[in-house]
Amino acid sequence: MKDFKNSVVYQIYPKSFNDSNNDGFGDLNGVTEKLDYLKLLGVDYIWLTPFYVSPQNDNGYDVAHYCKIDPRFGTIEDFENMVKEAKKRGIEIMLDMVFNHTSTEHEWFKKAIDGDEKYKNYYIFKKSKDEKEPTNWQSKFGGSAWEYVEEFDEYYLHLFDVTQADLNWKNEEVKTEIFDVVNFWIDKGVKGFRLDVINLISKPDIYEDDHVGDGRRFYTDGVRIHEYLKELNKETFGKHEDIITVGEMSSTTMDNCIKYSNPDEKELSMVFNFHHLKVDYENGDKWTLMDFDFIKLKEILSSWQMGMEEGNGWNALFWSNHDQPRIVSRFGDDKKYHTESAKMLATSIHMLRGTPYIYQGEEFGMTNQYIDSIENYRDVESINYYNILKSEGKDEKDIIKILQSKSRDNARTPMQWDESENGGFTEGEPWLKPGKTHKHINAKSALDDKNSIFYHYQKLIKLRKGYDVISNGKYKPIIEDDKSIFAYIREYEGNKLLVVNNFYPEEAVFELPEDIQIDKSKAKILISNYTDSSNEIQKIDLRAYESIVYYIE
Ligand code: TEU
Repeated sequence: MKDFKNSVVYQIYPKSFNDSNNDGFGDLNGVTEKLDYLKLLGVDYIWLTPFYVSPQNDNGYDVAHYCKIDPRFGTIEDFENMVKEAKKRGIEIMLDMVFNHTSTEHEWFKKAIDGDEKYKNYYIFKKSKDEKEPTNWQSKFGGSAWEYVEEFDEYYLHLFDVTQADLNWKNEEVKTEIFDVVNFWIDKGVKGFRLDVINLISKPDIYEDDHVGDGRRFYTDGVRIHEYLKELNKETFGKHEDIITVGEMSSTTMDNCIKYSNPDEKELSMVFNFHHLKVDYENGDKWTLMDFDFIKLKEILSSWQMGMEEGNGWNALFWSNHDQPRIVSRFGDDKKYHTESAKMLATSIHMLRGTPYIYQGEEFGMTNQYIDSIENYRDVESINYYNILKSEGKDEKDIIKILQSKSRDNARTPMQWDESENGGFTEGEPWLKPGKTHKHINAKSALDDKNSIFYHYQKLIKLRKGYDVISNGKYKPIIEDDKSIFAYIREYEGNKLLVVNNFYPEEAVFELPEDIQIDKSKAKILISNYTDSSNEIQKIDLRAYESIVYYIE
């Protein structure tokens, strides 16, 4: 049985991963075709984002049937074959469960809108207040979080798109339906679940305006969230010792994340939190242009390492996913020091305490795509905010620059398998225009180059399995106030790691703090992004983005 504490998860966005039937849309057989590639990388699980029946307004996170596969992705037989083939290669499947909301195309919502009281109570309908929405809460995709239904003279809640209606978790029937969905997929051999915005499902008893924010404080990490998660655990995956779970925690707190992931709480195995990926949001606003705040980034990474260690919680470690811009463009350099900075970013989190997640294409340094016209964006969040920024009078060019930096479509352009047209993703018309970088950034070129980013990730994964200090070691940040270097020590049973990362193109000098005693004669370089890194651990002249891991017996 796999131990999630020294496992690595690879995230696949099936719609953009590999199109086996050339309809321009990635599919499950496309995933099966690439399992040998994933085995070579060395990953333990593959997390698949939703491929269930959906109108695709939010690329599948608007689920219209939880237990049926959308024909564009294939059939249940294709799924079962993928699971079987993955297991043959030592890879387990993690599915994405979207339980905060359903699509308004779901039959439950359709029955609700037809006036069926049973199903109306599956959702959150409220009367207007003073002729307005029940509260002033904002959707995370912009605009009001409420949609009016004239037949009822009521509004329904949607924290995301208007076609994603929030479920009422206070309703026992809703919970039973959800438990049945999880157990259906467990019976299909699924060994992992990623729970979408799961910390938003506990809504308040009283709905009131938020005079200081967008309403998230009333439903984030809500009053009954731990009760709901304990019940979900008990009724489904908690009955199996070999199933791992990860909760996507939106705008959460450390205390809650410790409770969510401490094994004594019997809730989840681990959590995603996003505080480290908001250090380039100006005044907390994603839709701005700002260089990332490096000191704040280090503070967040270190505080979460030490806090979760102290509370026996467990972090997912990640830079990228289908909602985030490509990390090498965001915190690295996607031009001159593309390889060095991509490898440095990988090392900087893979040597931390937690379970690393690699997002498709990250393993060979896929970059942002700098999509230069709104017609070529597909992401509902990006298009909504384009319209909001336009309505605020912002200049078109400036808005496009912001989208090029922050849009989720950066991560959703077709996987670049080789230098052929469409990057080898499809021979059809891709649903989202491919980037222009596939000529030199693609999986095939990476596999042909022993110094590629791919083999750096492969080695990081191997190291995690070979050195207990990586999974179990105590974390200690060092030189926290250094403006360029992120460095830390890991220590376990007398063995140490010294991890040193220059986050910038300018040279930087690392000096080992005097209170850290390390016998240089016992130190060896485990991995570096340069072939000739120094063994002088007392004082190191770090080159552009140089990243070195020393192991001290
Ligand atoms: O994302 C939660 C969420 O808040 C995202 O919208 C993301 O954090 C934000 O776009 C960053 O600006 C989950 C899924 O990962 C996302 O793809 C879905 O759109 C969303 O929930 C609704 O299901």
